Parts: sequence; structure tokens; C-alpha cells
Amino acid sequence: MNITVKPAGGLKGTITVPGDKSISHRSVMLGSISNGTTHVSGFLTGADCLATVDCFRKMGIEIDINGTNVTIHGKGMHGLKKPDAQLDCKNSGTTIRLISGILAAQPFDCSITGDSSIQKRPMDRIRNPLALMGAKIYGNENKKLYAPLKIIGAKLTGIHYTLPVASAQVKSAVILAGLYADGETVVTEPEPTRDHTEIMLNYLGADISHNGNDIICRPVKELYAKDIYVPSDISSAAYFMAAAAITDNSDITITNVGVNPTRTGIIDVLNVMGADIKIINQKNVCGEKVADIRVKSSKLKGIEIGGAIIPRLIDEIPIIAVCACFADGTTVIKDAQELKVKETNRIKTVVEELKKMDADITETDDGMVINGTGMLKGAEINSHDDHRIAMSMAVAALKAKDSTTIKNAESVDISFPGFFDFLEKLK
Ligand code: SPQ
Repeated sequence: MNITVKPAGGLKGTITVPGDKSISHRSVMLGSISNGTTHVSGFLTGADCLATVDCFRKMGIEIDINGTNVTIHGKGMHGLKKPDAQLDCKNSGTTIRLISGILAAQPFDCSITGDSSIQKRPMDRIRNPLALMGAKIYGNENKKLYAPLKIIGAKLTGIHYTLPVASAQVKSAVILAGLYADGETVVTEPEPTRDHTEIMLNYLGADISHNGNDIICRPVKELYAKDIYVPSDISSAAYFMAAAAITDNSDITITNVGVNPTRTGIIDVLNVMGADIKIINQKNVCGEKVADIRVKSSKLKGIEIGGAIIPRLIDEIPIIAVCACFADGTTVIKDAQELKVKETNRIKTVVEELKKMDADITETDDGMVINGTGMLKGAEINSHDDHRIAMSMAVAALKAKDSTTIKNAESVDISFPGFFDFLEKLK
């Protein structure tokens, strides 16, 4: 599907964007292995989270979906059954990596795969620590390990593992395996990454604690089903925060957004760039911080972004690159080599597509350098089937000189079904 986006300014209104993708995935996984029924509200019915639902249904878990309300009939820590068919994670890295931590400890073997993008994303990063715990995971070995994966359930033992790269997916896979292991599991992070797994596990009765950069996980006998409220996804809100900041005469409010400090790097960066952002009505729901975010038009300036903040905004770098095109001066993004192993190589794809719009942007080995020109031209853009590229380029199009067409724009459904309707609503 091709979508044409015309230049626009004066974005006004209040919106509530769909539920957080990371938290929605975890609600299905942890609800499935809890004792009792979990009612989830605000669930993201994007394609990635539906892939997680499908995997657990194939393992015998009854899951009812009614709009954004999801009911999971959990069967406890040892209630999953061997799937009759291969599990399919489609485009979702979170699904394949987190589920692998659970599957490694089951009394059955199974096979798990995903689409062509998933089959190019490295899986040795989860296989290596899980293998140290005793897991048996096999796949296509070609320098790194790739899906399809064959996972043969095994008896696991707790380990102390230092993550070679900051990754919430790897941390979560090890923690989930640690729930089933003999003895304590400790994961040391080089930098803090999103901690939704830890928060939700503690909410459901597990014993996960922190000591500096160490996360300590003790095995559990049971998790207890509880209602889960999923806040709106800050990664989805980011597109509208950026759109309001770069277009003239805009003033928008995005309600009930998850503002867990491990995810708010985008707010910190926009603030340093000079954006007009207010965080209001803060509260705490199911252990997660939630707030409304008000953003008005502003004059941005270029900055340097790197180091410990990168994991707190890794998915927002494409939209930050768009903002940088309209900032005064130069923006340097570094230490972001992890972008190369996302749905696409996002350093390459964002640079390639913004160049088509005449951006002054250069790819580097660990990020990019953008000279703000304050001006982009309309172009024909390839989403590369990457939801975050499609949405970032749609925001860039709002501030371009003429119309922009985004090819394969349906990829937004991965994390934000209805994205283009939200954009229209604010115009
Ligand atoms: O699930 P997937 O495909 O990996 O999705 C992405 C995204 O852009 O939506 C990354 F491509 O988000 C990851 C994120 O980058 C979701 C995630 C999580 O829910 O644990 C963690 C991050 O990845 P990582 O590599 O830091 O573990």
C-alpha cells in the first residue's frame, strides 16, 4: 500500500496512541505462565503482539481478544504444551528472543521462526547465555546463529552473565529462563535497558531485585495472575511529539503514555534540542510510570547523542534524525551500532531515505551526522517494510516542500495500526 502525505502544520488536539508493544508482549507471555486468568486492558493489537498471542495459543493457552481487552487463561509455570506446528514470530524480534528463554526450560522440543527480516537478525546473543544455563538451541550457524531455531527443552541452572551488548531482549530471555532454573541467575547490564520484564514479574509475585547494574532473579514456583493495564507506547507517541515540535503552530497532548525512565531518552533529547514539552498528570499503574505529554512547536538545535542514553531511545533514533534535519546546526548520533540489527539496518535505511528528501545526512559506523538545513523536499520513499522507517518518513513529509509517497506503508501495522488516521486527526 502506498500512502501520500502532504505538508502540514498547525497540529492540534489530544490523542491516546495504542498500547506499549514491549509491555503487551510481556503481558501475554507472563499471563500464559501465571496461575489463573489475566485481564489485560490497553493491549496493542499490532502484528508483532498478535504473533506472540498466536505462539502461546499454539502451546495450548486460550486467549480471547476483544478490541484492546485481552483475557489470558494462564496454565501456570508448567502448563504449556508441545506445539503441533512450528511457532511463527513473523517480524517480531521480541517474540522470538523472549519466548526462547521460556522454551529452553520446557519438557518438550519445538521449532520457531519468523519472516525474512527475523531470519537475518542474530540469535546467538540469546543462545550463548541460555546455552551456559544448559539450554539446547540450534539454528543456521553462519558466523552468528539465525532462525529457524530448534529448541530442545532442558533442565537449566542459574548463571551470572554479563551482557556483551545492552539489550532488553537478551536480558529478558535470561531472566525468563532463570525463573525455571536451579539457583539464582544474575544478569549484569553495560547500560540500563527497558525493565518491563522485571517490573511485571515482580507485580505477578516473582522475586527480581537490582544491585547497581546487576539484576538478580530467583526461580519461582508460581506466578499469580493479576489485571494488567498497558499504557500508551512512548515509541509511538514519539512520532507525534516530533511532528508537533518541528511543524509551525502546533500544540498537542498525548495521554496516558508510559514514561518508564528506561524509555524516556526521546523526551530528554528533545528537551536538550530545545523542544517545548511538558509532562503532566504523572501516576503509577501496575508498577509502570504513566503521564500525559504536551508538546508545542519550537525552534530546535543540533546536539550530540551517544553513550548511556542510547538504549533509552534506540527505537526513536530514526525520528530523532528527522528532527535533526530541522534543527539549527549539526546533530551527531554515535554508539548506536545496535541499529544495524533491527528490522532493517536502521542507520542505512534512515540515511538512504532522508537523502531522497535532500537531507544533509551522512552514515557513520555507529550512527549518523545530520546538518540541519530546515528544508526537505517531497520524494518517493521506501519503508523497507520497517514500521519505524515508514512512520519517521511520514513525519518528515509533514515539513517537506511538496507531497511524499511512502511505499509499503502498511508496515506501520507492526506496532501502530491506524497511524495515518491519527496523523489526519491532528491536522
Ligand atoms: O521486537 P523487535 O522487532 O526487536 O522491535 C524493536 C522495535 O523497533 O519495535 C526493535 F527493532 O524494539 C525492541 C527494542 O529495540 C523491543 C525490545 C523489547 O521489547 O524488549 C527491546 C529493544 O531491543 P534490544 O535489542 O535492546 O533488546
